[in-house]
Amino acid sequence: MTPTHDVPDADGAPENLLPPIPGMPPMPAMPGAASAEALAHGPQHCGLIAIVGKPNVGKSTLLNALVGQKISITSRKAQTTRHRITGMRTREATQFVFVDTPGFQTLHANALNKSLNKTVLGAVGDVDLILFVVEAGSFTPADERVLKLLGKGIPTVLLANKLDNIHRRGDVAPWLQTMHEKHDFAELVPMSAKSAKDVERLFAICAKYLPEQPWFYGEDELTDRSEKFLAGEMVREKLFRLTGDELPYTSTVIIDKFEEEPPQKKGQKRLMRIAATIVVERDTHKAMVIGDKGDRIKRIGTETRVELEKLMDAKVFIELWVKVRSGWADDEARVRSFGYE
Ligand SMILES: Nc1nc2c(ncn2[C@@H]2O[C@H](COP(=O)(O)OP(=O)(O)OP(=O)(O)O)[C@@H](O)[C@H]2O)c(=O)[nH]1
Ligand SMILES: [Mg+2]
Repeated sequence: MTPTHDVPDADGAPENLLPPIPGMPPMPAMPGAASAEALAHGPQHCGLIAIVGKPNVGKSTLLNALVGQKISITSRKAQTTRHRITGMRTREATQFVFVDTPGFQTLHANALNKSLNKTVLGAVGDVDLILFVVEAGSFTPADERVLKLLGKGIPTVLLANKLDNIHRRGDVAPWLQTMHEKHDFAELVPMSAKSAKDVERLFAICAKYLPEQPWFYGEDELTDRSEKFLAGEMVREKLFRLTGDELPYTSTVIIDKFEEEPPQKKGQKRLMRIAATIVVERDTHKAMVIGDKGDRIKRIGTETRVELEKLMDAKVFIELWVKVRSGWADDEARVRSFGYE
């Protein structure tokens, strides 16, 4: 996973800080260019940090907390994340490039799950640090299988998340001792992704593993994903959150239209016109998504719109459709055609 765009020269003199040539327009900021303030903190450090673990341990919640903005969707159901999502945070001279991954699937070997696992394997190969996320106090065979995938050469932090769920803190130390014996972890970090103080502490830990090298991305960039991708993800999050446990995971969302109209007048926001199709497996699922007199799909639309207006700083119109495509998650060609690797 190598960033595709240019970075400043290794001598740390980004081109756009050169004095302007008279009569020439100023150079546009380069992707990895640093502000004067950032340069004052010394040589740039930058690196990739993969967040991996079994489903539902809080990987995406952690990514969002680290990035400081919701870019990866979360829900209390497993298999929420289905793509690799990169989120960046630049602080002083250090750029942290976090990679959120789907929860590693061990239960069913259908085409969708195989694709999700391929995504996880692709993400852990070439990084500077791995955050292996488990739930504090628990280590199941599913965690064990993820741990076996991780190469020995990359420093790996055991991140014992959801510490706030453990009421007897005295139980944590002996459990950490058993984890220490299981694998040569670089560090053991019991914490909660929902605690700002813990997240701050994690930054200091990650920073130690990032090499001195020019930043990969611009200082204010948050993610490598497009607004169109984030729109589809947001629909999927509302779908997951508003359908309870009855809707199986074999539903997905396709964006059919994503158009931007510039503001009509000064001071107005741009307008995004979005149409999306929710794909489900059966007619009964379609009825669940639509709800009584269309109540549920209306709510999915409204909640998506509110969230996207915040994220994109735009006015959003969204239209939703539901379609039945039985067996899509078992069909490799269809899984690919719906945008999975
Ligand atoms: N109590 C508590 N809940 C948490 C914490 N971190 C995450 N959660 C909850 O755990 C659930 C799963 O969170 P996600 O971030 O979607 O988990 P994930 O590992 O990304 O899940 P997949 O994408 O399905 O693999 C959500 O309901 C979160 O609110 C935490 O530190 N404490
Ligand atoms: Mg996730």
